[in-house]
Amino acid sequence: MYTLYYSPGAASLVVHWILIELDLPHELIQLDFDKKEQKSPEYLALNPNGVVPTLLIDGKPMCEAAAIVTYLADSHPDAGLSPSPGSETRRYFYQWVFHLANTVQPPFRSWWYPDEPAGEANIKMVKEHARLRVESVFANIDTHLEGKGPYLLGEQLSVADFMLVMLMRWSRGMPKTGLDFPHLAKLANLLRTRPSFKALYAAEGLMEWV
Ligand SMILES: N[C@@H](CCC(=O)N[C@@H](CS)C(=O)NCC(=O)O)C(=O)O
Repeated sequence: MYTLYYSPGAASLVVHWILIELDLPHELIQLDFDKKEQKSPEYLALNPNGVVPTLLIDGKPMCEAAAIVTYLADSHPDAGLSPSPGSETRRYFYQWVFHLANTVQPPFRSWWYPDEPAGEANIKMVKEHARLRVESVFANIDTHLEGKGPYLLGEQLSVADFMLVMLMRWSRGMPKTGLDFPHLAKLANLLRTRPSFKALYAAEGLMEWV
C-alpha cells in the first residue's frame, strides 16, 4: 500500500502521476503549504527536508521524486516504464533521470523560491539566471529529441519522460516555456493525452497547462 504526501502541482506530481499510470492503489495526504504543514515536526520526521513528495511504502518513508518514480517503475516491470537494469538503454535512462534531477530541476527551485539563493534583494537577478538556465537545458533536450525522440529513450516511454513533462509544466510562467520548443512540445502532448494525465488533474484539482 502506498501513501503519498503531496501538494497540488509540486514535485509530488510525477509520483502521483506514476501511481495512477501503474494503477497502484494509493492514499493521498495533501499538505497545506500556506500553513507550512510540510515543516511540522510530524512531517519532518518522515522527510527532514520538509518538502514533498514523501511516499510511504508499507509504512516506511521514501523521499526524492526521481528516485521514487524509478523505484516504482522497477517494481512493476510489466508496465515497461524503466529499461532492464544492466541493459544499454538503462545506461541512458540513468543519464536522463539524473540530468533532470541534478541539472534541470534546481533552477526551477530558484524560479519558484527566488529568495532562497541570495535573499529578497536579489530576487530579480536570481529569476533571470534561473530562466536562462532552464532555456539552455531545454534547448539541449529539444535537440536530442529532434534526432532521437519522440521520447528521451527514443521509442521507449519511461518515467524520465513523465518527470520532464512535470518540469516543463513548471516553466509555464517563464517568458519562453517548454512548449515553445517543438520537440519538447511534441513529447508533452504525447503524455498529456494519456488518460492518466486527466485522472491526475482531476485528483489534484489542477486547471492550468492542459
Ligand atoms: N529534490 C526534491 C525537491 C522537492 C521540492 O523542492 N519540493 C517542493 C515543491 S516542488 C516543496 O516541497 N516545497 C516546499 C518547501 O520547500 O517548503 C525532490 O525532487 O523530491
